[in-house]
Amino acid sequence: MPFSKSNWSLLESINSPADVRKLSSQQLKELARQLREFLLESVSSTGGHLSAGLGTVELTVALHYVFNTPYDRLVWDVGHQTYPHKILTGRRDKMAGLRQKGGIAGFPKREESEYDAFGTGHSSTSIAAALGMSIAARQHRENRHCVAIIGDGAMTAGMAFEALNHAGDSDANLLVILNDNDMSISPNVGALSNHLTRLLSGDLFSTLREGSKKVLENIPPALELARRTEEHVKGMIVPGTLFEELGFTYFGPVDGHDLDTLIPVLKNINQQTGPRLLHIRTQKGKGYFPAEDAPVKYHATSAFDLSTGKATTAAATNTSKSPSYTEVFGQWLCDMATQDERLVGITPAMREGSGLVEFSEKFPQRYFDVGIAEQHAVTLAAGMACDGLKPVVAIYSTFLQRAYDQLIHDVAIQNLSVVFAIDRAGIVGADGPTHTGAYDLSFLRCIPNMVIMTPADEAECRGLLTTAFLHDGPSAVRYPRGCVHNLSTAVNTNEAGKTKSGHNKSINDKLQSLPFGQAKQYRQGKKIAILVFGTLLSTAIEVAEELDASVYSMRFVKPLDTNTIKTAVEQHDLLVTIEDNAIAGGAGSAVSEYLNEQNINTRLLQIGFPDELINHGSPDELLSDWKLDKPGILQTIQERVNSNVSP
Ligand SMILES: Cc1ncc(C[n+]2csc(CCOP(=O)(O)OP(=O)(O)O)c2C)c(N)n1
Repeated sequence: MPFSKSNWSLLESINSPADVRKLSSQQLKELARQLREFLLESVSSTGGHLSAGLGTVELTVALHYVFNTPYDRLVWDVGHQTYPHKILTGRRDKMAGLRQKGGIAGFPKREESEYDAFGTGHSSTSIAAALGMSIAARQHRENRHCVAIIGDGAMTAGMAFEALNHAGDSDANLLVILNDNDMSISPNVGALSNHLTRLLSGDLFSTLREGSKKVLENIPPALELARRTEEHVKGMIVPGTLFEELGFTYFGPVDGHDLDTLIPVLKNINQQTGPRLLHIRTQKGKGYFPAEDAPVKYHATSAFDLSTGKATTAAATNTSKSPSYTEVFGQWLCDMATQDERLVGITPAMREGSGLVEFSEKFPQRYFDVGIAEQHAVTLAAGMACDGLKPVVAIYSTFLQRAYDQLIHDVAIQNLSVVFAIDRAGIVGADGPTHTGAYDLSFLRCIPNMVIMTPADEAECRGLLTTAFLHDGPSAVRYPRGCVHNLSTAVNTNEAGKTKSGHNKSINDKLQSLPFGQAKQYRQGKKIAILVFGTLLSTAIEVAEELDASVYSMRFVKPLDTNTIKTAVEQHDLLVTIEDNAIAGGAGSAVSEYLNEQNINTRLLQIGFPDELINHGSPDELLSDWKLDKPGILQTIQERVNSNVSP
């Protein structure tokens, strides 16, 4: 065992949920204690999602105790709270490799375990998936329970309500457990959150809790139980809850850390049929004071010292690092908002991750956290743009996928001036395929009216954001997770009057835009022209030094700088495009389409992601695996140069 300091003898005797079902109620409590401790030690050494898992320890024990998993289906929403579930379902010893290359994933994965009923990473899918399973069970005449476990944050999404709307009007055997901790990543927002807060308001919650304990003191046999449960349940129902109105039988709220309540309540609810919702109250970060105190900080964390709570990894403690692209965006947003009061900033529940904290504090009236509601975020922006505001939607590449129709139907068709600041484009690392931003260039490029920009460094990021903001129509600036590249290589440039790259120069604070639709040449070489779309520019320049190739930062995927492409074709034998996006439909494909359209016969090598999923691992490992690091790119180009493919 990698974590040997504590006594986890009971936990170590649990190799599957069947072992949990053999325990006494006292032992279950001890198991929960050991599970929480193990989880803490484990995540403190690997990093990962912490606060949410600490809040679901008792719930996980209770669910595996009451339900016959994996026959019964547990569908966890988002899946970031499933580490306790992984530990109890035979993966305890694999926690040391969590989210690392070749190790277990940070989210549920069907191919990883039969206990992971549904793969996740994106939020608010659990109710639909569990409903689908319950319908399938009925068709197959299987008597299994299907349970969706969803947080109050995830419940703010349209998808969750679409599923409630369907399930509530059906007789599906579905249990939804609403795990309410009043937090999304940041404090939860919106009218639903206010409704839940009212249900949990002090007096009501404690009265119900005491009441439920009394009812549950002597649990009667099955039939009587069902009747008594009904009474008990009615006693617990708060008339007029939203969920009752939607056709669910509402149970709760109950204390989600109290096994003595949770287990009998779950058993009782199991005796009932139809769509049911159990509302539990938990605390994010439960049992670890720093996380209870700062659940946002410990939502997802790098490795840290358990006694001090301080980060232990070099990257996290490096204070001299260059700013992240997220920080560059956050700074630009504040600067532009100061200059133009029409600017409004929108985030679908990702204030911290998208770099909007400072903006939200400085411009609270112009800051909109809309909850986990990407579709709404985009159409809201469209409405604002119709009537004189200049919305900037800060969104992760992977989450923009959810708002695709809104992007086309509400923004692009009406040619509205909405800026999409797309973070986490390309490789994301430990979060794996559900979060990889590998598709945005492909899915954006085919939309008429869209302008798409791929900055290569800090200066380009800031400049292109300004270009986007000044553009009349929809535009997207996409940039990756992590820090900006500092190019140390001195490079030639074709910009008049300059012989060296301006790459590292201090970033102008005048909010200067960059020329629309124009690439920038960074190096003049022979035979090979490397056209880079985005932040792999620094790697490309290193490769070019070895090959004496020309290098361009293309900056625009749409419109393409076709003059630069023509010049590159005329001066070189081979064109190479590089992007951290799927090759299929990506920026290189745009170049290929242009060459075909112009009937230009030249050799073209497209470097990017092949048609495969990008699994979890460190960014450096993934870049190497997918041949997007210096040796990989060099090798791919050399192989093409040496191949017999004729132009
Ligand atoms: C579609 C989508 N948007 C955004 C996210 C990022 N995200 C991950 S967890 C989370 C908050 C979830 O809150 P909640 O469901 O209440 O769970 P908690 O962490 O509070 O237990 C968010 C916004 C996501 N996973 N999926």
